[in-house]
Amino acid sequence: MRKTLSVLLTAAMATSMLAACGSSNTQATTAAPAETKAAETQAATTAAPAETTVAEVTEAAKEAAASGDTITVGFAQVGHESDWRTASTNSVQAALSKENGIDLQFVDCDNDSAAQLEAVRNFIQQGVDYIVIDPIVSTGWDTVLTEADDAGIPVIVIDRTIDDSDKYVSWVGSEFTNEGLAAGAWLKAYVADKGISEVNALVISGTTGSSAQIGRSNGFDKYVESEKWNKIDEQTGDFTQEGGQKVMESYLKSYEGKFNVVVCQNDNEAFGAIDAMKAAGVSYGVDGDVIVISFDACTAGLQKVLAGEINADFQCNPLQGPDCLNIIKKLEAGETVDQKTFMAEPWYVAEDKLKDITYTNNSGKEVTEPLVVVDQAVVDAAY
Ligand code: GYE
Repeated sequence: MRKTLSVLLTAAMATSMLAACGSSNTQATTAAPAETKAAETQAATTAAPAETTVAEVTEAAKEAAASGDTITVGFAQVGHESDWRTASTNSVQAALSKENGIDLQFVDCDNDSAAQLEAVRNFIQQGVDYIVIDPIVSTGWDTVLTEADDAGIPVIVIDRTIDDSDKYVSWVGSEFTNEGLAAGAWLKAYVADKGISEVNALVISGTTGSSAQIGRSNGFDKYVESEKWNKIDEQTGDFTQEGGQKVMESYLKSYEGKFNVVVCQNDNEAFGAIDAMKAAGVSYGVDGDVIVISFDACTAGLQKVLAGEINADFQCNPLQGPDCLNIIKKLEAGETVDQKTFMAEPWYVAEDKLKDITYTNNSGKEVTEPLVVVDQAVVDAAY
C-alpha cells in the first residue's frame, strides 16, 4: 500500500466501514423519489467537510502519483455490449486516471458473471485500495463482498444494483423502475393523443437478471396491467444490437402484422430491431405502424429519435466516473459518503405534442416530468 496516504486511508477505512454498516439499515427502508433524490442524498451525508480537506487529499494523491505511490483501484466492468457501456468505461477511465492519482486496473468481464466474480477476487488478492463493480446481475454477491470486507477493501458499486448484499460503501446509478414507468406513462399518453385504441406490444429485454432489465420490465409491466395492454412476448436481446436484431427477426416470423409497439430496453437493441423491421418492409417510428421505445439516449439513439425512427428514448446516464472519483476522494479524506447517488435523467421524444408525463414513481409519489424534443443540439451534447 502506498505510503503518502496510508494514515488518511486508515481513517477513511474506519469511516467507510461505519458508513457501510449504516447503509445496510437505511438501504432497506429508503426508497428514492426522483424529485427529492438530491435532497435525500444531501441529507444522508454528514456535515459538509471543509473543502481544504478534500483539496489536501487530492494534492496528496497527486504527489503520491508523481512519486509512483498511487491509489490502486480495480474496476470490474460488465463488458462492451453497447454504446452506453463504452460511454461508461470512458467516463470511469477518464476520472480514475493517473493525473488524479489513481492507478486503475480495468477488467472487461464480457457479460460473464463468473468472470466478474473472479475479477473481484483477483483484486482482493492483489490488495488494491478500492474495488469498483458494475454488477452484471443483481444477485450472487454476498460471499465475495464479505471477502472484500474482511480484507478491508471498500467496494463502490456503479450503475446496476446489488440486491443480495449490503457490504459496499456507496452506489451511484439510475432508478431503472422509474425509467420503465416513464416509458409506460409516455405510451399511455401517446396512444391516447393519436387515437390508437389497442396496444399490442413486443418487448426486447436486456440482460436477464440485471437490475436494469428487472427495473425497466417491472416499471413498464405496471402499465401493461393497468391499461390492459396486450404484451405479446418478451425475450432478451442481451443489450446488444445483434441480440435486438435476432429477437426481432424471430418476432417477425411469429407476429408480423400483429404488433404496433416494440419496447427495446436499450438503444443498441433498438438499432437491431429497426434493421430487422426495415429488411422485412415493416414501417416504424413517427410515420410508421410500429411505435419504437428505447432506453439509454446515447448519441446514435438520439440521432434516431431526431430522424423519427425511435419515438421515445428514456435516458440512462452512464457518466458515473466523476461521482466515483468523488466518493474515493471523500473516503480518502475520512468523510462519510452518500449511500446512494442517483443520476439526473431526462426523457427524450421525437414529436412536440406532449409536453410532459405524470406518473406514480417507484417510491409511490406522483411526479410530473418534462418530455424533451430532440434537436441537433441535444444530439451534439450526448455521449
Ligand atoms: O442500458 C445498456 C447497457 O446497465 C444501465 O447496460 C446499463 C445498461 C444499459 O448495456 O445499454
